Amino acid sequence: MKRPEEIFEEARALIEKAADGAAVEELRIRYLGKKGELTALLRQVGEIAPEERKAFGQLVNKAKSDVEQLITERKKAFEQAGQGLRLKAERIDVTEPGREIPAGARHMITQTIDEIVGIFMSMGYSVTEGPEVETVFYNFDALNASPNHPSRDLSDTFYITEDVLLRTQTSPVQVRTLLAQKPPVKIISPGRCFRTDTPDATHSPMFHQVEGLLVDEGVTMTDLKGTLDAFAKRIFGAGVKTKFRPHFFPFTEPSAEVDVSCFLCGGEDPSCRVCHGSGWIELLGCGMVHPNVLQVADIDTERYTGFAFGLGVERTAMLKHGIDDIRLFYENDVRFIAQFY
Ligand code: 2NL
Repeated sequence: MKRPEEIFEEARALIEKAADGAAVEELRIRYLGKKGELTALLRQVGEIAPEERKAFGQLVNKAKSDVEQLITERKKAFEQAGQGLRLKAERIDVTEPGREIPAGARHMITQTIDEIVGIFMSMGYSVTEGPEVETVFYNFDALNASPNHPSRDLSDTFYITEDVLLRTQTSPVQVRTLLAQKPPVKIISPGRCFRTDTPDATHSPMFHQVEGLLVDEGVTMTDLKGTLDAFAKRIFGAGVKTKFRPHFFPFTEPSAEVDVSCFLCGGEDPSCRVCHGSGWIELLGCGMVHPNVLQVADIDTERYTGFAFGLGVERTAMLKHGIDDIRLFYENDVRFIAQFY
């Protein structure tokens, strides 16, 4: 039978040599486990002469607690070494400069819509939106477009069926509002529109428009002029003037196109890239709402009058930012996009 001190010495040497925590655990089982060597010695105590049993038992217990202590210490040492390695591996240099996070931004078209809509909201207009897929009724009939109006043509409008189409302007949203609520109506309708145009520097089959509509008692052409002049000054600068030229739209009477004086050269530069020397830039179309349109919504045309206007978002953004090709808006080339963050 091995003596407890002998087993302790053996265990001590092995614990010291153990390569890791798992090896130490194996040694714990080997010496202190249920079938461990020191545990076994205690069971053999019956074979010892009675007068030596007490001393033997004490020796075994001392060997057990000594081995236990060594094992605990060694395990702790491995744990601490492991933690040290982990801390080293996970060390963060807090003095490093931050990593750059590329920030997103609103698209130029969205920025322009927000700016236009913001100006009209400050004048008390509400924003209304509606479907991009419309019916012939809302897009043409309700807007007093005669049955043979050229814009109805199959070659100008994207038809889905004979009666369903992609809206060519956002006016149908305003017709829907007139049918849904009583005057006074004071709304602005931004959104996507579609026409079968072949893409070039100034045309795109998909484009954006903002339309406005005001219907109330006593609304006159002077209200229209004052409103649009204020808008032009807000979007192009307080120094610009506006000019109303007679025009024709089926849905307004009288109708006008609005020109704004050149915000870049003021008409002084014959080679100006914005006005080409004319001094005026075509900005939008407008007019007094045609009584036939109001009658569609059963509005008393003796009591109520209104004005309406529509402007192209791409055109406005191109003028403001000196962009010379509408297609740049849709190509998503970051070299273009990044100029307007
Ligand atoms: C343009 C400019 C315009 C309207 C849109 C409108 C809407 C209703 C009634 C009457 Cl519900 N008019 N919208 C009016 C004038 C001009 O857009 O150049 N359009 C082709």
